[in-house]
Amino acid sequence: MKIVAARVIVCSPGRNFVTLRVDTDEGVHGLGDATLNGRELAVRSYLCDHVAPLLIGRDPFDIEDLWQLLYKGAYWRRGPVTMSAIAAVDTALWDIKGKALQTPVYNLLGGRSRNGVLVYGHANGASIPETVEAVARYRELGYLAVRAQCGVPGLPTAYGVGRGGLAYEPAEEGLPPEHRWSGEQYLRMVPELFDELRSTFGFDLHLLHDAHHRLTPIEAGWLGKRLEDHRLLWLEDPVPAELQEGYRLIRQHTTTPLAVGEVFNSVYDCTRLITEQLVDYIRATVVHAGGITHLRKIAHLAEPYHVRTGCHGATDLSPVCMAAALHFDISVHNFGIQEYMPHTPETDAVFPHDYHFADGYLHPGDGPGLGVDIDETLAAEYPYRRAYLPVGRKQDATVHSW
Ligand code: EZ4
Ligand code: CO
Repeated sequence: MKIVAARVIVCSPGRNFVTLRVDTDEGVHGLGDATLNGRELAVRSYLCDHVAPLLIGRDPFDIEDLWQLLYKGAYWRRGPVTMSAIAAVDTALWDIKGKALQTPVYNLLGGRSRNGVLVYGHANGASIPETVEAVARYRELGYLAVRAQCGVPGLPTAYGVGRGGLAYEPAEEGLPPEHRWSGEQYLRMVPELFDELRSTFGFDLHLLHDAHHRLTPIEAGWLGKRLEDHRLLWLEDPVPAELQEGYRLIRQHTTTPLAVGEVFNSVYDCTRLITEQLVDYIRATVVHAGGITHLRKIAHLAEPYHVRTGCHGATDLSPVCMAAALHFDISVHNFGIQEYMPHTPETDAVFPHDYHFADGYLHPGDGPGLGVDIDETLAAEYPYRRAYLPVGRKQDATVHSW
């Protein structure tokens, strides 16, 4: 089998997605997600201008060799644009191999290790009572794990809080909005929120929270300690993780489980976090961390250190990435949980897929390959629209992590 074409489709059915389609001389094609929220066109250019010409004529079954060719062969290593582009190729090749061998991708990854993939949904509200109501709605929908985010008194906007409904979409059309941040005000709100959630729902529901890279290490230590008795499944991204050894400081102060890594793009971003057992869950995902091939290496490094996976799964990761993540999740031994924000009906129509949600779990399809396709005619009705993630600033306007 030979690769005869590699094309990039950019579409915006509610939000922007970048999709790679790889075609072979035997009529089998594969898809890979290449979406990098707010920097979509850079990955498109990387793929079209620099990667696609290298793929023509190659055997799509040589997944490891092609991965190394694109990684080591570029000379310039790592980075989100490069690794998202490599991820898209890698994902498409697994899809092709599954279809060619007439088996779901999870069978190529060792087979199923569990009955379904435990997921968590996103509950949010402008106030604590609204957030409690939102968590109740997720419970009624069958979710066993829910992430709770809430508005902060004194701040006009808060991460993870939309219009009070089920959906939250961080990217906004046009140039980036600027959001204010106050660690003091946020740290007053979060303990009250979880006091209320535990007294309302008890301990039968997994609760999670995302601090979204905004705290200082000592603030994070205090918050984790204050939340310990609420038994969170995890506290996510308490501080930015460029300084991996910095997590030692947080660990000294709290036993609240920590999850880190949705912005990571390689195993080198997390070797110390994993081998020194500084985190409990690693959130790297298929599209931003070099595809299924590289994500498996991260998971395999994590396994002996009792670190479990918790793949990023926000709506800016397309259904192609979600399908790939589910084949990975169902097969990898040290799976922990999968983030799940359902896509809009427009997105689902452009990307027909056979994974489904039931009783708190997602299930990958049992058909050949990844079980997801793209309707290119429909996709063409939704052209790219410039959009960015917000920018964070403190009360005195100093730029802060968003
Ligand atoms: O801000 O996907 O845990 N989920 C998150 C997401 C990220 C977006 C960035 O594109 O933190 O909401
Ligand atoms: Co997050």
